Amino acid sequence: MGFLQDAPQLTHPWHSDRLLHTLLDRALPATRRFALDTDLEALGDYAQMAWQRTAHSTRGKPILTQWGAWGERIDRIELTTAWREGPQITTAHNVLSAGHGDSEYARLEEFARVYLYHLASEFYTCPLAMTDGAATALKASGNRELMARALPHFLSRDATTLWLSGQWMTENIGGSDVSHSETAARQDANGQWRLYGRKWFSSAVVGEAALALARPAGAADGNAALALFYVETMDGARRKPELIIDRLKDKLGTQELPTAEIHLEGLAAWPLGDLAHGVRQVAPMLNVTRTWNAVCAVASMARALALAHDYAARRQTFGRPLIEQPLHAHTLADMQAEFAGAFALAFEVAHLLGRVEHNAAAAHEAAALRLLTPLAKLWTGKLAVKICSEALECFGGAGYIEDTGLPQLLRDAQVYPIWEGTTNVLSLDSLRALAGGNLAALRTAVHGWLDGSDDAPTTHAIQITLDAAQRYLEQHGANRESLEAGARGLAFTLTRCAVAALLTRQASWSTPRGELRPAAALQRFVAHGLDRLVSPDADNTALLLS
Ligand code: MFK
Repeated sequence: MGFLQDAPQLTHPWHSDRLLHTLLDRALPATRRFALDTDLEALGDYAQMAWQRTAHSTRGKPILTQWGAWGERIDRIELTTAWREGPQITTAHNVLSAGHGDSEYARLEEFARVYLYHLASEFYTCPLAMTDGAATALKASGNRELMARALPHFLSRDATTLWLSGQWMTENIGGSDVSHSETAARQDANGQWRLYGRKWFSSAVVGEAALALARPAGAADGNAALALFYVETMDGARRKPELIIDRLKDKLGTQELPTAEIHLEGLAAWPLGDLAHGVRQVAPMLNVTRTWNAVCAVASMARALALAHDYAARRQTFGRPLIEQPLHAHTLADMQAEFAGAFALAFEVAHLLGRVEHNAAAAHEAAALRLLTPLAKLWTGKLAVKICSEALECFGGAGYIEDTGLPQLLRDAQVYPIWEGTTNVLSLDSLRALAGGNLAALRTAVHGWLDGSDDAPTTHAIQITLDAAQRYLEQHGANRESLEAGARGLAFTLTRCAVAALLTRQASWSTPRGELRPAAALQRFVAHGLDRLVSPDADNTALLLS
């Protein structure tokens, strides 16, 4: 037998994650920080076990059986192993309910768990995200009856009583634009609301509940007339017959996740609040699921980098370990710097969310959070694809071979920029947030993050780029077409400024403690440039598309 290459090994995701340790050490009071150890240790163990279990096998897919042996409609879904383990792992280690604890740190503590659990969960985190979002939207609605009914299940610490919630917005006619939604809500003879229609992407069809947009009978056209309803899907152990699963989607990635096309034939439903403005009512859910999206995108980057780094130390090329080849080392360091920035941003959003929810945040922090949420989602989504793609290249041909377990990283990553609003939809949402004067709030937050830093060149680079972004908004603000065409460039620019400021804060904390990597990440991140503003040229665009 000739030469055999060592496969990449996954180091313990909690023990070996310096960024997560440093973040929690800096941001959490010591007693809370150490109380987290048991769960993070266990989730790290689970992640390592799951990688070993699946690395060299083709992973499973859920199977939908629509009809029983005697002709009855059953719509039964068999789930993969990680999904069957999901309720137990989630409740035992407080993955979801931690976020609803009574502390401004609750969200940070929740998302530290999510980050470690995500890849091992095989995207069971998707319905967890929606359940978290549904719990948040229910609380925001103030609907006491529905809260009393659903929250004990959504936030349960007992696997036997945990319920998952879906989020049914997307229809054939509308993904990003829900204004033409066709799902109708009508009252029956007893006054019970019932939903009729077809939902085109239902990501948590195995859930016991969902929040759904529907148009009440007699309501006007347009999005403002849509209402938000709570539904339950199960009747004991049996799926309600008014919910029909038409088929499971055949997707590029996230294949363990049973995403379904469904239709509703009179499923009982309860409005969360007013029978209108459903988009406004579902917005708290969207902002929570977008935070999950950002943290999970960062988790995918962490995994890709961990494997690429380990492999580079094992693999010999041209007479030395790959990691000592200057160009390969430079490439990995570039990826590490961008990842460190994405990590800092996603977890800052998580921390701010907890602070805002517990009235511990200043007004400018709440306003900055509204802007940073879409920015974090869109930035980390795009970066996850780039880093996972680059990581596959780090393995050469092996990165393209299914039973290395590596291609799945890239296939799965492609969902992050699509789910929960595409990069462009999120860029437009950042314009919505900026319309509320939130740039000033972001500038105040950035100023706070830079406080105490003696890195004058970085501070200057951030300030002049934010000045340029502000001038850009003033110049283009009156021309909506031009503002929208440049929205992605503006969003990337604001994101890079925020990230540079967050990395500066981390470096200011770490450097005196002898940890020099954050300062190195900052230096490299800033060297990649902050300004991504573009000057849209409508004539040129029209010509190119003619
Ligand atoms: C593992 C990671 C897990 C992550 C979970 C993955 C689950 C994946 C499943 C899915 O992908 S589910 C589908 C998700 N679909 C979307 O995210 C839809 C994308 N489209 C948008 O985001 C649109 O911007 C949106 C439909 C939300 C709104 O478009 P409109 O109809 O043009 O909204 P409009 O009229 O501007 O806003 C209506 C109200 O909502 C306004 O408030 P007012 O009524 O008070 O004026 C807005 O300010 C408010 N609003 C909209 N977005 C908001 C918001 N408020 C706060 N935050 C937001 N993000």
